[in-house]
Amino acid sequence: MRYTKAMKQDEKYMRMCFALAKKGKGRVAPNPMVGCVVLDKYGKVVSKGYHKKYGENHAERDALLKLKNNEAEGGTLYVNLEPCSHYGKTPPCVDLIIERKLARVVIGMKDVNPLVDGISKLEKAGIKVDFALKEGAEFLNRVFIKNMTRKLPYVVLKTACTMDGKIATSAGDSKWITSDESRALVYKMRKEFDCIMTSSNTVIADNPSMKHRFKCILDKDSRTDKSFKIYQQGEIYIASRENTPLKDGRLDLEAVLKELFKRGIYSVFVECGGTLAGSMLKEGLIDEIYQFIAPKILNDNSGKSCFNGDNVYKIADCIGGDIYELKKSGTDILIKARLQKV
Ligand code: AOF
Ligand code: ZN
Repeated sequence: MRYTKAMKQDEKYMRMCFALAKKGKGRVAPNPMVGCVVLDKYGKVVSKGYHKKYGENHAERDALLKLKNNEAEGGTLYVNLEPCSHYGKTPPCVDLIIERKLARVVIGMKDVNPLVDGISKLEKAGIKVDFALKEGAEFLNRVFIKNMTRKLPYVVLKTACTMDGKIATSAGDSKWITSDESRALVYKMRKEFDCIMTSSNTVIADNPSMKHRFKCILDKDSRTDKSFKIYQQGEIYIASRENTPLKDGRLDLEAVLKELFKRGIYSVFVECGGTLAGSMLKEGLIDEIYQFIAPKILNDNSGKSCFNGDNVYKIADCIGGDIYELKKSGTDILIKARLQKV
């Protein structure tokens, strides 16, 4: 396919939609982040909008309702998600788009919500539908996509290790591998998630406070109690053999995630040691890894590793990922990578 000037133009406005959509970050979940740009028939931007808060107007409605003389007639509407065609908390956006007589709609991605069938409705009404920056649109709403298609929270696992992948010495000393700046960044990161998850091993070994509004502790044999700092604050969900099915003698981690989802937890930040991290990785339950690497080398193979899976004999059996962000954090580096599904 030839890359035309018109496609370049579509991508420019789609990027504008992404930027608008991000303004809703943290306020729209479990709904998607959506932004909208409207051009008149001469190609001039006449309105912009975005989805501001869960339950409020969708991006398309927000943008179109700002136009008093229907300057959108014969124009183009850009939106990073297929316009909705169902009655949810708000009426269908496609109806408004058809009523306002847009000539063309450019969409980032098809909606994964089975209730939505906006494209065919637009086309039936004679509106031309095109796509732009599909991958970028799917990346922006990766949490929404996982929530909607799998009915599971999006899971990010954080580790902080030495250059040789160690998170503690064999004696259990881990304070501190990464710099103050990285640790401060972790406090900020936690706020972007609905829940932090950790294991009884970590609670017992490090006695962390892990301040957060909602915390999940995986504690199969109820080994932790109120004397640990983690209990001092926030709502706590303890997954133990009392309330969670076992799988191969361990807590069924997917069942825990399902339960969290039922409780309105759409994203989980996991901070734990190598055992839980290794199991979650092996079971394909991690969507992304945030890995801090400090410029330190422990140089002791008996030190504790980020991931303690089973024996793997072939490099071809590694779990692969795509790095989408790489930056310096204090004296460390931070790698953000999406994992390929096992
Ligand atoms: C949004 N914002 O800008 C768009 C959405 O219950 P409702 O009416 O808010 O509908 C939610 C669904 O609408 C959502 O899951 C998604 O499939 C679709 N589009 N949602 O919250 C928007 N365009
Ligand atoms: Zn809508």
